Amino acid sequence: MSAEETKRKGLSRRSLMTATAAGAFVAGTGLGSDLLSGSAVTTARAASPKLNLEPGELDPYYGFWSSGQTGELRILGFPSMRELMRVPVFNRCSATGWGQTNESLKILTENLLPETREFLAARGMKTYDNGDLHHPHMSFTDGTYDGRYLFMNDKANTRVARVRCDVMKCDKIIEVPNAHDIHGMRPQKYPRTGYVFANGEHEAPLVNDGTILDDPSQYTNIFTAIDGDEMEVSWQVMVSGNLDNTDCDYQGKYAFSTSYNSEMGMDLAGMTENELDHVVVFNIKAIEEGVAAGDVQMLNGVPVIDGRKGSNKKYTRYIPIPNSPHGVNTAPDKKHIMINGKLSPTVSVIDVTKVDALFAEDADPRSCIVAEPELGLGPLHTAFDGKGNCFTTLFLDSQIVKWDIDKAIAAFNGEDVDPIISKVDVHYQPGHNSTSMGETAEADGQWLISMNKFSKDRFINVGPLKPENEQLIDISSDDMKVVHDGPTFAEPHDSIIVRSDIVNPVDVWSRDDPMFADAIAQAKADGVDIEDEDIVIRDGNKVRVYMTSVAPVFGLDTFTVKQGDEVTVYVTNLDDVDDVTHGFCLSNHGIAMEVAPQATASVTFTADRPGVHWYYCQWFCHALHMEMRGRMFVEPRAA
Ligand code: K7E
Ligand code: CUA
Repeated sequence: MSAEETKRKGLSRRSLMTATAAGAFVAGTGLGSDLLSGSAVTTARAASPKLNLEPGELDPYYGFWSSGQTGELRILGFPSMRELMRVPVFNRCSATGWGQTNESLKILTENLLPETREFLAARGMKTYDNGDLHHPHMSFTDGTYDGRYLFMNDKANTRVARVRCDVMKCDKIIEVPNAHDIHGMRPQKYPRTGYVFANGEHEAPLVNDGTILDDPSQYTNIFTAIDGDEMEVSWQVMVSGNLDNTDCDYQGKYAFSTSYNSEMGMDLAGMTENELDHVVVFNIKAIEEGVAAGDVQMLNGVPVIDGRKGSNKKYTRYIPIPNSPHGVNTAPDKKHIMINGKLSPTVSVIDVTKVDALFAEDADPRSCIVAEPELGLGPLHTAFDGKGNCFTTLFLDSQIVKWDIDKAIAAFNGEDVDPIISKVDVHYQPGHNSTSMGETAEADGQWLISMNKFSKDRFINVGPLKPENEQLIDISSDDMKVVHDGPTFAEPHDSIIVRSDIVNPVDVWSRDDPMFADAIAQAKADGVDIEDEDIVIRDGNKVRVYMTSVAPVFGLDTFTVKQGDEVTVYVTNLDDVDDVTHGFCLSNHGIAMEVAPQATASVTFTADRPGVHWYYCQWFCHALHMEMRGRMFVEPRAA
């Protein structure tokens, strides 16, 4: 299909804007919920996967959920949709002490850019304490999840983080230099992760030191490849247009990023001016060779390749796509990449086997598009069942559309077939959707979750700020059945659904875990056996308090410091029993932390409040948990 035809088929912007308003209106009336009334919700079908779990029964899947502007990762049991855990990452957590303990502060600060550190220090801050976490994805080996790590982006402060799946704690956060506001992010699928690809969404001067301000002609956007094992930036690519979402192929050859602002507009009208934007294809091997050959500029210690349009090298290609495309989703057939049109009612299907020719023969970039079905208004993201079908969210229509890849290709080739199999109303305005194992080669076609941005009338009212609504859909047969409404707090964008046998977390920490290796090294330097001794070490005006905890007692009933001392309290949980977590909360000092079984956790503060201050265990651990407390005596400066 030519660009002209695409343009003709697509709706005009004016009609889309009208559709937005109309869609919102229909959603507000709750008309869509009529479709769910009656037996549709509750009818059990023989082929359906099991939804309801008896008390004590375990879920067959883990759901790893982002939390948007809350900044944490959430773990759900799936399909029960029970929230099992919150893993603080970019946020500050009152329960676990994330953002306050020395162990978490090390992770939060060690890879900040020097100028960020300076900027924050001037404000009395050690790190950012907000984040905007959109995209959680697991590491891959040979095209499927391997249960090692979860990676996630922070759009708010240009970071990428990693969570260890053995302990379900964040162990690395890096601030990405040169780029602005990491949005789309995906791990390499093959041969393994490998790289984590990250899109800088927002445009800015490459050297952003204030010499260039309101001159967008000199702005650029940066695509980043991060080494997921080392959590270091490997290389970056300068592109034309902005970068939104990204995904990669199953061959380990290419990554694909959408751009909704090929115009480089600086306002809404400017960003949506063209009927065609593009997908940038990154040729990973060519880029690696370019980096090795030194065809780069070094910027903040990172090799940056020029992959802009007209750079005329073999690093990138730009495929014209209608219109302000958003999601990029690679199908489990290992062959097709879905580009979701957003302002165009279409999804553009790229055949990865035709991408080689773009680089080798300078073929027409659109020659790798093998289908472009018109699906409905506002396609944002596509998920898969592993049986040749796609499920695309239609934001404006408040629907999920199920469609057939082969039929879409046949229709593109002129055959008279309708690729659309069915549509289901969701409530309301879906963004991402995810299927069980759907972003791997092992997509199993059991479940779909539709992550809806608005809940409106679906729950009892909690005031002007409403929850989102995540709806569970049984996709084991051709019709799609919404079987569960799940409210969530701000604002999970994306999720992955992972077979539970792939993820195997431990029950207690290993004493040689790197998470608290610094504490153990300090104890050793102080000549303290951290697992056996309860002792206060004075080192000038620094005081280190080593304290064990065994339910229901702390190793120290009291300790004494002087006003103005810099005090570090190390608590080691000697309980070797699953689920016996202790805490350390120092009242009226704003200090609290989690100490899980066999872990050491530490916190540093200045003792400036003379008097008696209680510390207590704030994780319920024992019948005598309330009694698990002790006193800190702070001698006044005059004494
Ligand atoms: Cu569509 Cu940030 Cu993945 Cu939200 S993005 S929906
Ligand atoms: Cu220890 Cu509660």
